[in-house]
Amino acid sequence: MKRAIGAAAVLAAAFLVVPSGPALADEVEQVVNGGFTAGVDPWWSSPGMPITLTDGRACVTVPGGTTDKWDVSVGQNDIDLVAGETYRFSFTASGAPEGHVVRAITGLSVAPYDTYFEASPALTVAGDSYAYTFTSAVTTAQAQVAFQLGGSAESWGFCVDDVSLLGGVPPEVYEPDTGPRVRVNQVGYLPSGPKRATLVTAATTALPWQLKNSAGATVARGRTTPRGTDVSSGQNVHSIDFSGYRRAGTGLTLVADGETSRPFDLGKQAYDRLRADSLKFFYTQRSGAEIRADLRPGYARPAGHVDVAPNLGDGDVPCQPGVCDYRLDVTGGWYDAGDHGKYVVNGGISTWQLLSEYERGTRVHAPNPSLAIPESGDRVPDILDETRWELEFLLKMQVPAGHPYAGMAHHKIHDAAWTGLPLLPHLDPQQRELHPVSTAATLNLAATAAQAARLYRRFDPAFAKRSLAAARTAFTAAQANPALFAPVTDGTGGGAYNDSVVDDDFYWAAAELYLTTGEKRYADVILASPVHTADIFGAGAFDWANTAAAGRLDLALVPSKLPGRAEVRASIVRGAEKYLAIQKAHPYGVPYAPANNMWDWGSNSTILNNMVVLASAYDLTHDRRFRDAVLEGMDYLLGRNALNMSYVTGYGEVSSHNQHSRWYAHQLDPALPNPPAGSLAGGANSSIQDPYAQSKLTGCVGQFCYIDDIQSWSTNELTINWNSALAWIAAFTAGLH
Ligand code: 9MR
Repeated sequence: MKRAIGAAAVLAAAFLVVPSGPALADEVEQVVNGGFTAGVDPWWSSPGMPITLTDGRACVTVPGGTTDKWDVSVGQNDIDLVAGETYRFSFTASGAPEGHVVRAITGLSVAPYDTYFEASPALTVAGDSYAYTFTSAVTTAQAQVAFQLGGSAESWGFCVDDVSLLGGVPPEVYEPDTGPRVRVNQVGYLPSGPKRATLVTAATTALPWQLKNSAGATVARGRTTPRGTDVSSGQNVHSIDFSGYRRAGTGLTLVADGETSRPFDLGKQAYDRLRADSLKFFYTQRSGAEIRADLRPGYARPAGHVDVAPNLGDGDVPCQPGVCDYRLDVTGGWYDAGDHGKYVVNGGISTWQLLSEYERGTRVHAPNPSLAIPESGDRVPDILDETRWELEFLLKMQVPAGHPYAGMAHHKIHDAAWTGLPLLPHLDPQQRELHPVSTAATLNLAATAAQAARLYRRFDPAFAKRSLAAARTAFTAAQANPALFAPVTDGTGGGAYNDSVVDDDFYWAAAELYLTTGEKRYADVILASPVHTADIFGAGAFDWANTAAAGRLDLALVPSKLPGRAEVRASIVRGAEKYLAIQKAHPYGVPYAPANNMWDWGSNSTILNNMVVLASAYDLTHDRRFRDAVLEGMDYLLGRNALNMSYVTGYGEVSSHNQHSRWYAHQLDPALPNPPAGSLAGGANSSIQDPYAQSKLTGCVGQFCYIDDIQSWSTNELTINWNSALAWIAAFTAGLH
């Protein structure tokens, strides 16, 4: 579970439900009296929840009205674990009424209560057997086995028996189910676009392929191109190009090497739907607003963090102890991700990207889809109404006049301690705290508020004026405090979002202020910045921490009288040429090739942001190579990849749907929904920081460092800055014919 586990990542190797295998000579039972044949000892239970022995099983009546899973538990301490040894954790359990979830863990019995292994099965009244295998990364005599039962509004009954933690068992090897070896964009190709696929095969010479229509008739054929070993996956692959086929249709398949791809369409409707769905994601991330059933059937929930118990609310939030002596109303905004935190730096890039999508739309005359939000129909484009929800929050994070650091922005606001999963926003009982101001957050506020001033002017001049004033104040405050950095250590209860390089943020904020006001003082900052002429297009073009490209792209695309603008525009095209070359060399058509094949946290958004550079180069040049590159980049996200899955929920035959989230936690509580259609998963992350991914994916190669499980917060979260990238690109592709 995310962050409830503390900073130390402590688990490695494999985890699988396994039938009990043949006993090995050195298998050693670690649990004492796991069958409860000798009474209750040495098992313990939370105060007020005594264990009773019923038909030889240990049973408890779990009280209702607790918040986190670990609020009430049954367990046994003083368990020995040895680093590198593999354990089989098994038990039988039942729960009544049906469907209650037990969080079964092996972890540390003392602070900081690290979790070494966890599983959260939904229990049946009849009872079931459960067995899991994991390898311990620690040696300790202070482990525990525990069954965490809290978090239910109602009281329920739990029984457990035959608890075993057997050491010395063989490790399990995790094999993802990757389906047919012909990998395609499972959603669809544009009739006028490139149509490429990847075949995983042992063959080293060209093979025939056939394109089949939904009736199974061959409509095109050709031969594959052997590509050798793909670095990003370690696979031997061929590529297939069927771009010549242009007839719209549904249910097509590609056949090669005896394998038939998952079905796909040829048409452009998919991107129209994705343009809206990827933006609709933001409404359901809103803090401080009830999510209405009529607007989002299946996703209704009460407003979170509006000072209604058990929330302590965001209406009157103190600073962390010692940080400030005032309190702020910081209601509203979007929850960052699967947590309930709100972070100005990540809110900033997300806001910029949605506003940039809107601003591009004004240049290319793109329609603004209806997003079915409460403000729909108010004559303001829905994308601007949605983004304003976040902008109002960002403005509230600015220190008011009369206080120390007036004009600076607090870096973030979140819970004082990590909460568990699942947890609906309105049920979060934690104290909310403002964290210190930072230069990066202040410049994010300056940039986005300046951008807002130019884009909302024609809809709400008063708001535009207020935004511009806040932006100017923030920029001046950042100049006076240019080195206040959020530390990496401030990661309890929320993400650190640490950033100690702010040249890029100064550049971006100056760019937005200049584009909005045309004032020389901001142009001077831009022209004097080394960032202005630097080659900023590395393995990833931009992200929440690296914002130079946000400034550069807008300086290239938003009309202004900036001296040397032609060179700014040329720099975008040069960046795009780089990503084009990377994509061309990539057998899966990915415009991303990180150094040492170390895929970033949230790599799917990195890929999308590289595609934003390609798309911007297309806008600047109308060179079709750039447009085609964006379309081919989408193929990776929608299924043409080593795992043969779409990373966008509800798009493609097999798609991510168990993203890490406290309220889309269907995998942990069947009564909760999966994420809404159009939610992007973070994607392959070579560093696999979470224990669950470590238990399954240790040693993974590039593209394989991903798992669609709610526990895997480092590969499978959903986040506003990832969906903003998807939304930007979906709007671009929806506009292509
Ligand atoms: O996306 C962020 C990634 O770039 C950072 O390396 C990581 C560690 O700081 O944090 C990621 O962001 C998470 C944030 O800290 C908390 N909310 C969820 C975000 C996505 O996982």
